[in-house]
Amino acid sequence: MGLSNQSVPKGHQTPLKSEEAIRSAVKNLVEEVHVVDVHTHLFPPNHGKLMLWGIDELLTYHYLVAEYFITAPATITPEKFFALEKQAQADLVWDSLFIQRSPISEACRGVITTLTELGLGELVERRDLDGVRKWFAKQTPEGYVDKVFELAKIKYVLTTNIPFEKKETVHWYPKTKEFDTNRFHTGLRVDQLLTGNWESIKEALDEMGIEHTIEGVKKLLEKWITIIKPKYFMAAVPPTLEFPSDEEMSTYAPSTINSATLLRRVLLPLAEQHHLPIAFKFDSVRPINPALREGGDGVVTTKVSTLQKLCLNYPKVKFLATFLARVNQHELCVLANKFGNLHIYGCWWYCNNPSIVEEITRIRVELLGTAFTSQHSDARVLDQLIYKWKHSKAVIGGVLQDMYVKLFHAGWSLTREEIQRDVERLFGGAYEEFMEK
Ligand code: FIX
Ligand code: ZN
Repeated sequence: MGLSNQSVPKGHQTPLKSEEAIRSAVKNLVEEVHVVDVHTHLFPPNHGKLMLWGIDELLTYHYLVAEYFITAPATITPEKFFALEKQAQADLVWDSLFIQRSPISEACRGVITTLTELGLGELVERRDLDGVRKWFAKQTPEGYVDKVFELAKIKYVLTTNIPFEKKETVHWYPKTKEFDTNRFHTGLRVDQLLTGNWESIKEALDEMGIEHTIEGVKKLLEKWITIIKPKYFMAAVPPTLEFPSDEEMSTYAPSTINSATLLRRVLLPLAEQHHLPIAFKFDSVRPINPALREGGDGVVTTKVSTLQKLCLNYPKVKFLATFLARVNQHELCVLANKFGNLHIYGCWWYCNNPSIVEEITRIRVELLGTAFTSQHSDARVLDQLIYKWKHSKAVIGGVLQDMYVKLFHAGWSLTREEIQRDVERLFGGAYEEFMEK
C-alpha cells in the first residue's frame, strides 16, 4: 500500500532524484546562503581608523606578517618592520610572498581570491600592486561595506568590543555615534577578567569613576552592557585557567580579585542575570614570540574538562565554544552532544585551513547533525570576509554533499527545501536558535 499524499510533510513534495541532483543542489545552496558571522574583529565605519580595509591591511594581516618573517632577511627585524609605514610593510610582504615565491599558503591565497572576487583579476594577472592601490583609493568606507557584505553574502557580523581599550571605548562613551546595528552586532570581550589583568581593569574603572572592587568590576561591565548592548560575552581562556572548585573559592575572601574570583563572582553571575551567553575560545597561548605582535601567538592543548565543568555547574548559563587545538575537536563534539547549554562555533584561526576545516566539519556533522555553527571568519580586515567565506563554503559544501549522498543511499529522499533549511542552520540559524533558547 502506497503512502497517502497527506502523510508527506509539507515541503517534501518533489524529492531530488539522483546523487548528481543532490550534489548540485547542496553546492548551489551553500554558495548562495547568507551567513551570520558569529565572531569577527571588524568595526563599522563610525569607528574611523579602527575599521581596517584595503590592500595594505590585507597584506599586513598578522597571518601574513608571521609568514613573511619565515622568509625575511636577518637585516629586517620585527622592530624595523613595524617601524615602517603600513604601505612599506605591505610592499615587503608582497615582494617576498607573492613575487619571490608563489602565494600558495591559505592566507596568501586568500588575498588573491579577495582581489579576484572584487573584479581585479587583470591587475592581479599583471602583479600590479600599484593599480590595486589606485582602485582601493577610489572606494569609500560606507560604499565598501555595502560591496563586501553583498559579495561575501553576509547577513550580519558579530564584532569584538573591548571595554578595557581606550582607543575603542572613545567611540561609545560618553557619546555613541550612529552605525548600522543590523549589520554589526556587538560582543563584549572580557579576556582581562580571565587573565586577571588588574592594571587595565583599574584604568577602565577609573575612567568611569568606579571603585576598585569586585562589585566595581560588575558595575563597570553592567554599564558597558547598557552602552553597547552585546549579544554575548566573549573571552579567550588562558591555558593556565582551570575551573575553580567550590572549595578553592571558599579560601578566597569576598574581596579577593584574581582570575578565579573574576570568573566565578563577576562573569558567570552577570551572564546568568543578564541572559548573556559566554563565548569562550580555548587553546591559544599568547604570545610565544612577542616580537611578532599579534602574529606571535601559538596553540596549546588545554583541558576540555574545564568547559565540561562550566556547562555542568552553570546549567542556566549558555556557552558558545571554539577550540584551537586540532586534537581537542573530537572531545569537544562529544561534550556538545551532552549539554544543551553548549554550542560549538567555527574553525578558529590555525584550524581555518581547508584540510582541517574538512576534518572538523565531518566529525561535527557525524556527531551533532546540524546543531552547530559551521564557521566564523575571525576577519580583522573587512575584505577578508570575501575569501574566508568563499574558501570555507567550498570545503563545508563538499563535506555536506558527501553526507547527503550517504543519506540518500541509506534510503532517505531529500528535497531542495529540506537541504536549504539545514544549510541555513549551519551558517547562522543554529546560532540564532541557540541564542533564542
Ligand atoms: O582571540 C581572538 O579573538 C583571536 O581570533 C585573535 O586574537 C587572533 O589574533 C586572530 O586574529 C585569529 O584569527
Ligand atoms: Zn578572534
